[in-house]
Amino acid sequence: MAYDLKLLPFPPRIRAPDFLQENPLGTIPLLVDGEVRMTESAAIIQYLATRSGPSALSVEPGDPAYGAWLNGLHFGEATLTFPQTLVLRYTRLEPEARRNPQVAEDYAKWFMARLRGLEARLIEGGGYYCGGRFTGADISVSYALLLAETLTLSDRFSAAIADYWARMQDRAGFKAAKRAQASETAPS
Ligand SMILES: N[C@@H](CCC(=O)N[C@@H](CS)C(=O)NCC(=O)O)C(=O)O
Repeated sequence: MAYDLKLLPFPPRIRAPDFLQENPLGTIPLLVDGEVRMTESAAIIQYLATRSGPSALSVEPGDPAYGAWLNGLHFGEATLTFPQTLVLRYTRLEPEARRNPQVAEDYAKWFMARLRGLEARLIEGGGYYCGGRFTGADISVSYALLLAETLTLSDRFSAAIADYWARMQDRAGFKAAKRAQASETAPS
């Protein structure tokens, strides 16, 4: 699908206050598709994967992998990135005096422990989150692995997670998305 990517300075709530007119929450991402406005990453993936009918990224009701697919969409955002946000906040976003290595390490460990759920899925899902093929569930989960890399947690990945993450980054779609991001310059 054609799209127009706009990067914002972070956090937009403070550094791009006009964005609050678009999204009163001030959070990213925001997807605008005609009259449709969406601010939940997992729902955005589901929407894009099914908006025009079944696609290669969706798993449909009736497919044995349907439940696992929905689970994977939400697992990435609700279970994996949650502990990472504490690491991000207490290592980088807070002013120096309020940073807290103990909180950051506790939640880093919590995140790493939760990756065991992904390892189990990769065995069950034939090297992908579900169904033996790449779907939107892998996009959701891979975002958490990308954030882990930014937070320098990826050097703690097990061999199975490291292999999965390498395969996800090697996909043409991932590379195209990174190129699109790099060609946009976020206003500072
Ligand atoms: N549940 C939302 C979370 C959105 C969210 O909290 N985004 C963060 C960045 S990952 C944000 O924009 N924070 C800035 C703020 O809260 O001002 C999703 O699934 O995308």
